[in-house]
Amino acid sequence: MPDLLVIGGITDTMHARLEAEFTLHFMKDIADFDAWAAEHGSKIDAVATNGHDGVPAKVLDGCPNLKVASAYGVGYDAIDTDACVARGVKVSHTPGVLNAEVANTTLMLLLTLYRNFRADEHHARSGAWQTKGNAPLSHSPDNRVIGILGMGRIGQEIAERLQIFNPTILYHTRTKKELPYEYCADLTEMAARSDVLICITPGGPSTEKIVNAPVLEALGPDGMVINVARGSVIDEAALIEALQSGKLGKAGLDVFEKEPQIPNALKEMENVVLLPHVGSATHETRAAMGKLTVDNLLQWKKDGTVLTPVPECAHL
Ligand code: A2R
Repeated sequence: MPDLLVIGGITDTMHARLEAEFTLHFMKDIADFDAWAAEHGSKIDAVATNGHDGVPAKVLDGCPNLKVASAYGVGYDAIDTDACVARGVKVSHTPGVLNAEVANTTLMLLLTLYRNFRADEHHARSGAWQTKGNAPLSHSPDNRVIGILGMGRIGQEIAERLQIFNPTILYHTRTKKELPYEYCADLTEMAARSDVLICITPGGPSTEKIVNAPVLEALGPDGMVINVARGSVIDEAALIEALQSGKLGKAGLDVFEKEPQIPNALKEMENVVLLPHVGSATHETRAAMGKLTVDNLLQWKKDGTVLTPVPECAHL
């Protein structure tokens, strides 16, 4: 059986399926990896990992016979795909199966921000309803101009699910798509026209801090930003400054620059909804992601291909 190194946690179902087809090894502490790899690294044919842990350089160096890395998640910015391609390592991810869940999370953030449900829930639970009377009015999510940064698989699912709110949808990507939404070549101009900016691009150098102070200020005091992409996409310091100074109205954040840390400044603000990177985190969707992660490895074992390679590795 081929030898598989598991980086990060896997579900019991994944474990059972993998154990039947591979000899499993588990990465314990990356600090001890070199010593482990000196003895066992050359045996490793395959890696199962995730979007957070990726495939550390130590693993590429310590496992010279590695041929495939299957990542649990659609984002793979933690994986150095150039280094993998250079060594002929095929990298796969789990696109598509989480579109609906991340879109649901996005809509829930949008509703929570517009309808002020965090404060309303506190009003109900704290007894303020009896002592202070009705909760203040909120705003409707209907008929808004919504700018979507990134219009791929998930961005399009978000746009479709948003239709119940009768929005005007704008989008910004590097290349215009054949879609029934208005393309904006300039992100800051799109933000200036939008009530809400939804970020759903990949992470990595090309999108790092692409949502900067001018973009946030263009959204304005009544504007909102929602980030379900990667923390690196927004300049977090600029976001905090814009929210504190009132140049930006509200933020709904599922991702952060230094996860699992969230800056105290964000935690202290009432005009912010914070989630601990749970965009796709339901039993149903995570099961589908786990299945595809394993299916990619089983396919590789069968014929040396993977079902869903990352684009950079599709030619391998
Ligand atoms: O730029 P394009 O034409 O390649 O469009 C892609 C867009 N995108 C960008 N837009 C503006 N500036 C950039 N530097 C940039 N880089 C990429 O993001 C495309 O419309 C979208 C990505 O779509 P997909 O590859 O289909 O990814 P998917 O499945 O929607 O997931 C997006 C991300 C993941 O990478 C995770 O970080 C997160 O959602 O869960």
